[in-house]
Amino acid sequence: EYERNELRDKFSQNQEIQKKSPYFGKYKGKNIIIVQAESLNTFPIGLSIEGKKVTPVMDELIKGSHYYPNSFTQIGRGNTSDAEFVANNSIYPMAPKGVYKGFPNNDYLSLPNVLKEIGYKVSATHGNSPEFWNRQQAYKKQGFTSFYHIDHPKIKKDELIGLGLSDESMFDQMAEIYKEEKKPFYNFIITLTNHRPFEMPSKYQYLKLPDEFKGTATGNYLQSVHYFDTVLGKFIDQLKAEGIWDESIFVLYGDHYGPIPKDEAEIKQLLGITFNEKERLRIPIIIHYPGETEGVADSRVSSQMDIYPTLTSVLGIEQPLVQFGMPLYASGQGFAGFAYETTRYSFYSDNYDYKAAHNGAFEAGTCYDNFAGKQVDVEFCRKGYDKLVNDIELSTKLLENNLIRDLFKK
Ligand code: GP9
Repeated sequence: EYERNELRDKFSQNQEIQKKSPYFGKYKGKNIIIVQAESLNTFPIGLSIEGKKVTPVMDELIKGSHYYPNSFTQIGRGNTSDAEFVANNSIYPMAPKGVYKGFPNNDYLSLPNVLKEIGYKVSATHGNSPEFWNRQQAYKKQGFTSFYHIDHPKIKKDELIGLGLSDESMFDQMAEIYKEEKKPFYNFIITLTNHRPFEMPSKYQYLKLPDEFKGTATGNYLQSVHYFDTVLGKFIDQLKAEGIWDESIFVLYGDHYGPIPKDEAEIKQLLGITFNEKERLRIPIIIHYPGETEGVADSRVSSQMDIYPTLTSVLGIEQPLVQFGMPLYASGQGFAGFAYETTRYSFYSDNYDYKAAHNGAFEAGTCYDNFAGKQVDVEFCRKGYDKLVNDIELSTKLLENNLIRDLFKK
């Protein structure tokens, strides 16, 4: 037995906050399209090189959307698949091999399950083998009823780049599939082309870069991000032409970092950007609501686990859920917690950033005051750290004992 009532109370408080918001139920019944963008950091967005924008499409999209540039990835050992899990479940993913491999058969109160239960058609899309990251098996319990992967009979393998089907082909094919899809639907797309080593075929190197970028890891990454941005623009145009755009909530976010620590000096030299650990873990979240034309950029700290509560609240979902995140329109929690190697707990927040030491002991870590702009006594980070430890331990307990649905059983 476990403290079922206490935990029910904890999670229903989150639900109560959502219900009191003016956004609660504002977009009830709308389709949901989520694009989890492979390797997309925040720093290329809004960047221009010699007058050429790297992400003109996303820059334009942001102008009419809710934009959270200061969000952070929360992946564990499951990398891309953990980002999927966090965004769709709002639970910390601290399983030794990643949640999809570690706990594929649990009973989840995930976004696809919850939407399926209220009549949505739910599907996932990924242009690679269905076994990668154990998705095929894990998606059953996540609640996806269709999975459009590279070997799916409806998917044409008409263009392969890097790890699988090109993003352009995948977007084109999904835009066609949506026409026939029963409404409302939820489709979760995991893009693939912008993957390490980021070397695009020359015909897709659309971005004009100065000579000093040629053949560099930074140049390749920007070129690949620019390709993603270009084909995303085509996808959005197709959705508009089909009348789907105005009937759908569109969410785009980065799963995890693109460049790696060894690229730090080159990024500094070529772009003047300090690609330190915080910049590396920073990912964008963009949400476009139907009919929205005025953009809101909110630079408070948020995280991938804030996506699910944002969606359930704007959709007016009343049922009790296990969510460690908070709605983004209320700026999440001003907090983004994660764990290096699943054991060393760190966080970024509006006030303080806490970085774990190698031995993981709280006192050995460092606490940085973002307002004062300097390192402070580690005790200032105690509260945030305790909350994080508590939430990660609770997430792990819920996963290891398959308690998520059990919690709300009558
Ligand atoms: C593999 C793709 C990439 O299917 O999702 O995963 P990653 O290597 O980024 O974890």
